[in-house]
Amino acid sequence: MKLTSKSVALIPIIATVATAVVGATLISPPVANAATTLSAAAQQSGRYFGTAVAANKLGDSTYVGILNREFDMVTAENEMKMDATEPNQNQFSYGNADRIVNHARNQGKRVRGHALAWHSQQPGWMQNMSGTALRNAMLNHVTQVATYYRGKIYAWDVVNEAFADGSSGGRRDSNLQRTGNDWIEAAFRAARAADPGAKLCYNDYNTDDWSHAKTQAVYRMVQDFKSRGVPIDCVGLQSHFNPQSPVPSNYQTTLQNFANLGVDVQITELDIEGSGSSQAQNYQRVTQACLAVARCTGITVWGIRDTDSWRASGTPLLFDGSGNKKAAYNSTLDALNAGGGPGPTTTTTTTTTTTSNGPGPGGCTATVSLNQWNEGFVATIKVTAGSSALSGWTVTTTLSNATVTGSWSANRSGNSGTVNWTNVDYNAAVPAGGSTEFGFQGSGNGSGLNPSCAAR
Ligand code: G2I
Repeated sequence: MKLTSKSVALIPIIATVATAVVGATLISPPVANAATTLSAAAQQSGRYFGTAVAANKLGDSTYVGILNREFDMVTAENEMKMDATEPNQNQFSYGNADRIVNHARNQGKRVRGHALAWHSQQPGWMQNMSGTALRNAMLNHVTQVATYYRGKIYAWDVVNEAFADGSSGGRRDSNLQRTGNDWIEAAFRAARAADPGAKLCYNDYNTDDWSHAKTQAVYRMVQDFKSRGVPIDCVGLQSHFNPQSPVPSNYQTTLQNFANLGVDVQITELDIEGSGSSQAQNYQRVTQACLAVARCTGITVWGIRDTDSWRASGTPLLFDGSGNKKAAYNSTLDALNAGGGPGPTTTTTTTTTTTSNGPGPGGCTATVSLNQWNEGFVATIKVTAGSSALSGWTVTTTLSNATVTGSWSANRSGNSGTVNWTNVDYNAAVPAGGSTEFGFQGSGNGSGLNPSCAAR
């Protein structure tokens, strides 16, 4: 029987309500204990300390020893890039990326995904594409890769290096850019739909100096995305520094200004060429700048030993070629231990709530998984059909202290108070016992959504 909205209202809704807090992490402010590893020191203020990892070095015991001991976040240096994961169109290859992800997860470390869409390191077949075919191929890539790693990635660099260097303040020309200026937001929307639990970042270099045109251009894009509800959660500053491109004096200002837009900030590829005390001081400054910005959630260095670096001759990392700690290591560790301001004192809770109108014929169940941080949340709602198939569904949620800022895979009636969500075309049909998902992000407190589901 197809239920009308009137008959739905007569169903004795809420036969069962179950709420379970499945995970709650309260990150406390810095404490005075001196930790002896980078990750333990960073964790004192709720931050992470990560590194880029190359799959072909996972057999090197010195490398792996340092990795396992010092870092709690891992980025694949090359193995998740487009050429590595989709070498032939629609044929995906995850072997090396999986080696890194599995190693990290087995060691209790989190993973930053790098990178879903980029003008560089495209597979050959993509380099020659243009227009709609390229746009679709890019979106398919984003969807497939983010879906494959769904639930395993802390943050994705969804789009990498899309802005031009120099004073133009515009986008970088590329085959992707020539598919239309909205290619970046299209990629973010596809990533959100594929993995609603991952933070979605825009990542770039030469965006460290607040006065640079490129920094300003990225800032305006993020501001625009936030104002229009395009799903973006973080900005990655690669932070590759050398004598020609030193740590700018306004670096902390840049971090703070991005954070003020309502996104996390992450230092994603840090390396600083040099040696001795000047290098150590630069590392210390960068670390202190992050610690001084509450939403600077972590630092990743772009490799472990100097010899692992893409710029090995500049000895830009924290360990020498033999794996010994350098002065820069000690200054970084000391800076992390000293604290330097409030951490991202985020209470992150993951809550699963089930509300059901009965699993009988025509019935459905809605459950919510909520990722809540200081000022906002992402809610993922799973709609499960009862013993008969659905040809459409409505989920009702209550947003008492929250406002929806963006949503995917459902139509909605409003953005606060009682909000009704109805299926879109492609997820209307749900087989008996099957399920589908939609989601939304919001500002404020997303607890107490109490979703109820009805067939339509
Ligand atoms: O260039 C430094 C980084 C700038 N930001 C984005 C990062 O993804 C980028 O990483 C570097 C890797 O560290 C290099 O390892 O990206 C380079 C390519 O754009 C990587 O270099 C490539 C070489 O160009 C290839 O010839 C080589 O096969 O590394 C590949 C794997 O070793």
